Amino acid sequence: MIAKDFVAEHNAACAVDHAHDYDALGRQLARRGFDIERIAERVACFRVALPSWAVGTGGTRFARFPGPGEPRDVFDKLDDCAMIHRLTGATNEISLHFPWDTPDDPVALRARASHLGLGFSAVNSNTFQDQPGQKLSYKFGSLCHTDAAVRAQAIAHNLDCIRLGEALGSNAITVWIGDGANFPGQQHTARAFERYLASAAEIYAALPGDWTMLIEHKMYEPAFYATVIQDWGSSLMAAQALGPKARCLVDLGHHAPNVNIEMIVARLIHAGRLGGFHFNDSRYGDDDLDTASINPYRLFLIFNELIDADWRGAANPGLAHMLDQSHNVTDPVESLISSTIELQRALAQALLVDRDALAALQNGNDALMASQSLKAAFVTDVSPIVARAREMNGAALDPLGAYRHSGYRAACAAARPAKGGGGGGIV
Ligand code: LRH
Ligand code: MN
Repeated sequence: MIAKDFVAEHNAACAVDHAHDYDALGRQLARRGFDIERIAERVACFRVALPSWAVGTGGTRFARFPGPGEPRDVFDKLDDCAMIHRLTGATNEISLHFPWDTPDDPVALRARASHLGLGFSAVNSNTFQDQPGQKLSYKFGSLCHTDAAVRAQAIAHNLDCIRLGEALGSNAITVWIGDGANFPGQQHTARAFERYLASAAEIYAALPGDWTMLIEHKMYEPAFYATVIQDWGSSLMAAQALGPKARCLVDLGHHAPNVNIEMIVARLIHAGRLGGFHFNDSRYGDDDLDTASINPYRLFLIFNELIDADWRGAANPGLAHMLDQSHNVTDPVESLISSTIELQRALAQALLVDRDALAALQNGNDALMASQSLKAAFVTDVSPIVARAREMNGAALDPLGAYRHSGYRAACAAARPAKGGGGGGIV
């Protein structure tokens, strides 16, 4: 649908300015003791998986306003993800959600993905909705339900997701459940957690050797009084109870406003149980806004903890970086491109912290200069580094400019007849 060399064509137009800006920043960073090319190489290795459920326009419980060229099925979603990877060079995996993306033929889906240069990150189970024809309802929970038959149904669904994920070449399952209560007294707080552990243990037992089970905590919604896996403490306790293949996934939007998420990240790293992220941004609740669109300093501070762990040799291996957003008013492809760029930016900034100097300032309790040394990295405009990293991966220097130049959305609008769907709901 799109000219083969549209990226090269667009890069040619901005190559001279890019080279000029890169050299200038390189000289400034050399004065600060950093080798810009080495930083760019580190950023070029960064990968983040795309959420299949966010490639189409998202919505709220009030309404969803589909845009032109909405993906009709998981194959269209693969095409859109391949376009994002072509432009960013950093999104070669897609995280599927079952049954929203359950393929008729997993082999064909896997073949199509690899043809597009894509693979499959963690798969997601769904026991927070009732599917047509489902025998037992999840209205009052799933893995924690008081009825053993409902728990068994939810466990069986997770095992199906693992088998499907195996067929697609994935090696992790993300288990997020909405189980909880809307009234004090409605649910036995301790027993609900015990039922969760027993159910999760059956899922854990079914994990193939090299698989990881990612436990995703969330403070509230759909339950509005208590959620069984409500916070990082509950998630960590569950992971430690289950075994070494169970790790904690941090969705940035799943915390109360102003919670110190970078501290939670540091604690999970200390426990050796940080498994990955669902990156997004928020101001109030689980707003699922574009990454770094509200609070870029918070994202930087999270990457600062990740890079500091590398520096002191405490990093948790094989982190699953994923985006999890809902694009209600933008072109989802553009939002996923800009969010990927913001992650590359936060990583590049975190690599510009002089950690030996910072440690000396911290040990000397020089609070102001310690804070300044972080700020100095954060306020550095690393755009030339992030562009260079994409150039190293054969991607676009200016992905959003190249995307608009490509006419991809118009081509999708022509190829994909609009379908209704103004109702509520995130997908
Ligand atoms: C829950 C959540 C979870 C997904 C869903 C789409 O709020 O973050 O990760 O299953 O969004
Ligand atoms: Mn999430």
